[in-house]
Order: sequence, then C-alpha cells, then structure tokens
Amino acid sequence: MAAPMEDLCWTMMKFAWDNYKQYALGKNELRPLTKNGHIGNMFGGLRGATVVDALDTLYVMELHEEFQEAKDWVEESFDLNVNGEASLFEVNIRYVGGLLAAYYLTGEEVFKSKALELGEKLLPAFNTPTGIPRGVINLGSGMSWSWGWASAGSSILAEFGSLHLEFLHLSALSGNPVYTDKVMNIRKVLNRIEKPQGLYPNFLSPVTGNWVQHHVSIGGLGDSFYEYLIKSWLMSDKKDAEAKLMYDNALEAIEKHLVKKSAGGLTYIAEWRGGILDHKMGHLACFSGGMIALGAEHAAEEQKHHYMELAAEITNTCHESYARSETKLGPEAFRFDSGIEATATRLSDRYYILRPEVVESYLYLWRLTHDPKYRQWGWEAVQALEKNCRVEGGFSGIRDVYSINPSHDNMQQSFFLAETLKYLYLLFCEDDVLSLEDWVFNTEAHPLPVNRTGSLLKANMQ
Ligand code: DMJ
Repeated sequence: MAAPMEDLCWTMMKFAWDNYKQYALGKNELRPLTKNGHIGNMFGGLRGATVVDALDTLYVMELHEEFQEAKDWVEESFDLNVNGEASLFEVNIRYVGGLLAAYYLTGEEVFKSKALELGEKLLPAFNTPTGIPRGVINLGSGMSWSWGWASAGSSILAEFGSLHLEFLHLSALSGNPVYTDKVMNIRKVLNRIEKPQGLYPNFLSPVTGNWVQHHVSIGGLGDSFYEYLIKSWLMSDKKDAEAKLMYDNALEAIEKHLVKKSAGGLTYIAEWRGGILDHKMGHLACFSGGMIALGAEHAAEEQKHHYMELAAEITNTCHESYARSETKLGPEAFRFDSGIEATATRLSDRYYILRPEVVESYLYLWRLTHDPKYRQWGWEAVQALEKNCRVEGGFSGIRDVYSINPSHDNMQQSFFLAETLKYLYLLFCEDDVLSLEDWVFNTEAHPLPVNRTGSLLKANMQ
C-alpha cells in the first residue's frame, strides 16, 4: 500500500522543484500563481532558500537530475558575500542545516565549505553582554540587533534555543570549538535563571539575561527550543545528560501547567500569559506530538506509556483541526473556548501556508507505533494538498481552510520542500530510510547524523 503513496510524494516534490526551477531559480521562494520569484527579508541578501532547503529531500527521493541542478546552483551561484538584515534563526535552520545535511548525505565538500563559511558570518550576533545572540544580523557588517517587534530588545527562546544541533556540527567539521562554546553558554544562562513554575518564557534580554515577559508557548516563539533539547541528547548518542534533564523538567512543567483536555475529550497544549491560560494551539505547536513520542521512547520505564499516550492524544487533536475543516487542512491556530474545539475562531487564523508540523508528528508516531492510522492521516493530507494547494505553477498556501473554494496566497514556502514533502515521503517509506536511530532532524527537517564516535561531545566538553 505504501508504494503508490511514496510515488505521489515524489511526484509532488518534482512538481514543486520543477516549477521553482522554471520560474524562480535563485530567488528564495516561488510565487506559483504569478510564476515568478520572491526574495523576502528574512535572509539578509542570501538567495536560493528553496534550493538549499530542497537539496536533501531531492537526494533522499533519488531525484538525481534535480539534485544535480540544485548542487550546480550552490556551486556556481550561491553568494555568501551579502549585506542585509538576516534572521539568525532562519539562516541557521534553513541554510546551515540544509548545507550540513547535504554534506553528510553526499560527502560533497562544497556543502561543507559553504556551511562553514556561512556559520562564521553568524558569530557576531553573539557579541552581547550575556552571549545570548540577538535575533537579526547583517551578514556583511556583522552588526546585530533585536527584532523591532520583540519587547524591550529581547531575544526569542525558539530562536536562540535552536542553534545547538547545527553549531555542534560546525565545531566538529571546522575543528573550531567556538560554535560549541557559544551554544553551551546559552545553556548556562538558561540554567542559571529562575524559571516561573519551571516554565521557560519566550522573551529574554541579551543584556541582563533576565526574562522580559512571562509568555510561554510550545508553539511559535518557544517551540523548537524544547525540540532541540531532546534532539541534542539523541544526537550525542544519549550522552548529553544535561540536555535530557532540561527536556524532562521542561516537559514535566508543560504537562503540569499547560496540557488540558477539552469538554469533547481533546488534549491540547494551551499558552500561558503570566499565569493566565490562553486556550489556543498554533499549527506550529503540533510538532509537539512527534517530539513527545520521540522522548517517550527514552523515558523511564514507568513513564513511557504515559508520554506515548500524551503524544498520540496531541497528534489526534491536531488531526482533528484538519478533519474539521472543509479543505481537510488545518488552520494557523485553533481554539478551545466558548464551546469551540480544534477550530479557528478568528478570521486571521484561518490560513494554511503549507506547514509541516502535523504531518511531522504523523511520521514520528508512525515510526514509533506502526499504527496504520498515521499513514491514513498522512494520505488524507496528501490528497488535501493536491486538491486545494496545487495550482498550475506549483503549490500554494491557502487563505481559508474552511472555504470550499479557498483562494491562494501565491507562495510556495521553502519549508514545503524541506519538511512537508520530506516527512510525507518518509511516512510511506521503510523505516530504514533516514532511520531515527541514526539521524536527528533539525527543526527544518534537515537530517544530521547521530554522533557515535563522541567527537561532538568532546567538543561539547571543551
Ligand atoms: C519551519 O521553518 C520550521 O519548522 C520552524 O521551526 C518553524 N516554522 C517553519 C514551518 O512551519
């Protein structure tokens, strides 16, 4: 039953890539309705986000010709001598992560040297009184600053907390411990400060090292910080005990304070605003089913079952957010109040931008339980994407998942090729294709190898 599904994911990837190549090669994303490229302002003058994000997916799907096209572009046209405001986080997870994964999968030096060259350009962001990096950096001048929208010049938990995996590999490949030092220092700062009820707020001052606001979320602004704790431990071949302890404690606090059950029996993770719960779950928070399942595998014997159940319940809720819409795709955020369950109430939350988090959880739950319902749910998502998001010039996000005939947002996000299509493809493959024993996926689904030789940990200890 899996082969035709695997084939369809392959065909979708080829279609997404071919259209990007035809209309937007070298731009950051494809605009599939107008058939042109989009540059945006997240990558500070860097181009080709879709190329770098797509490399490993093309490779794993054995789209040889297309992979070669992507590699040629990196070799011939990927220019790192750029100026402009870049998000440290986005450049790290998409570009550094994509290049590292391409290097580890293929052994091609070009990917390694570009990753190292780019990694070095990110270092000035850490020149702050605490060593907590600022969110925005000019890759040319090295000047860095905080996002204008982040309160009181703060840095964002999910952003400075999602560098660890890539930075350990940068140290290992360059022989330069500086990257490891930077991320270990972040951990030190986080371990030093008091956590309200054991929770990690989303905003931290890079100047004082104190929390700036008490907003806690497992969705946007917080999400991948938690993911990188458990994955740091896994990537260290289970030797980085500090990361595991931080993950276990954080999850315990999340479960105690944020996990709720709706009147209709759906488990969800609420957001926390200084002690007051907001009964809302973002699409982004739906990665947590997969993360909790991954951690459950390695929890204490008496907790394994409990955490696996929790992971399955959250994933079920996220599936409900898809199943309750007209398009069978889920909204950007859904709520549990005033009799509403797993449904967006605000017009502004009804869009779907080809995000991966729900199918990401299906993949982990499938690999860890082999319950066929996860493949079934993945298949529903594939059909919904084909029906609602495929347009003549590629795949597009939609503006309203509750509309029978949704209008398109004219954007094929690079993470659709890096994550959504990769996770769907892997869901229908054998478990040994990018096995969870040997690889950890960074938060953009770029696979990084588990470090069996201890070399990353040694760098870690310096
Ligand atoms: C991706 O860039 C990453 O998964 C990130 O961690 C969160 N947002 C997008 C996809 O939704």
